[in-house]
Amino acid sequence: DLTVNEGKIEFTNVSFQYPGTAEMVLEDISFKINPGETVAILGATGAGKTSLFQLIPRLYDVTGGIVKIDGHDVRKMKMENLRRKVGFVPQEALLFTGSVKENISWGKEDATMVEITAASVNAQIHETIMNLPQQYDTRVGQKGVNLSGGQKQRLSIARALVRMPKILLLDDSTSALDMKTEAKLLGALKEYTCTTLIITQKISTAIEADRILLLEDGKLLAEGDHDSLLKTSGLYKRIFQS
Ligand code: M5T
Ligand code: MG
Repeated sequence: DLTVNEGKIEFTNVSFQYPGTAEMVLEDISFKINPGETVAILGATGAGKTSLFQLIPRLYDVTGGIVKIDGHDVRKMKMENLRRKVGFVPQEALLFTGSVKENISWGKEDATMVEITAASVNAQIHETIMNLPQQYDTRVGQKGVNLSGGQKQRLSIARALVRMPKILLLDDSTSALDMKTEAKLLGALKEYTCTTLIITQKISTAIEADRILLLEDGKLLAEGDHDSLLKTSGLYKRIFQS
């Protein structure tokens, strides 16, 4: 077992509105995530889940409050270090026209085949790639072979893993995966040295996590593991039973 001591995240009284808009998208959000934890962010569409993620690698700055990684205010970190620490798999998997290999090593062009393969194995996409006509050299994207939504999601997870992030942000990146593949994926990620945050609208994904943050209307309604939330959160119980 690896000792995980990097990848701590702290939100303190964070509020956020998109520049030039009046609406508060996140309000007074505080939580702590420890290195190595897998935490699910659960909430309905429009709750602010993607917006919350965007504050971690500083795609946007907070309107109020502080976001810290490993004790450092993200606004004071070198952008280069921040982007190296945080792997963000966006809600829409974006592949460009090029080989599977190029798509995975995008942004880390010096990645070796060993690293690319390891990332793919952990992202649960290696077997699919081996069954493509030219394996890792197969062209994907607009002019390439057609991949399913779930296959694209896993390729984009492999792209994040190859950079060995300390913090991995999965924005609904497992929505197209069946429960078994998803459980395998989350298990493999646990073996990695990173903290994993996974946005989801599925209770089955939340149950797999060490802890759940329940977001509604830009507010953090409740947090805890599945069993404790069942006891303490009426909303969680309703989502679970629906
Ligand atoms: C929360 C607004 C959006 C909504 C609120 C990404 C984005 C969102 N919004 C913007 O104004 N600009 C943007 O670039 O923010 O939206 P969210 O954070 O995208 O919510 P979500 O991720 O929980 O929803 P979903 O549908 O992905 O599950 O008012 O208009
Ligand atoms: Mg979203």
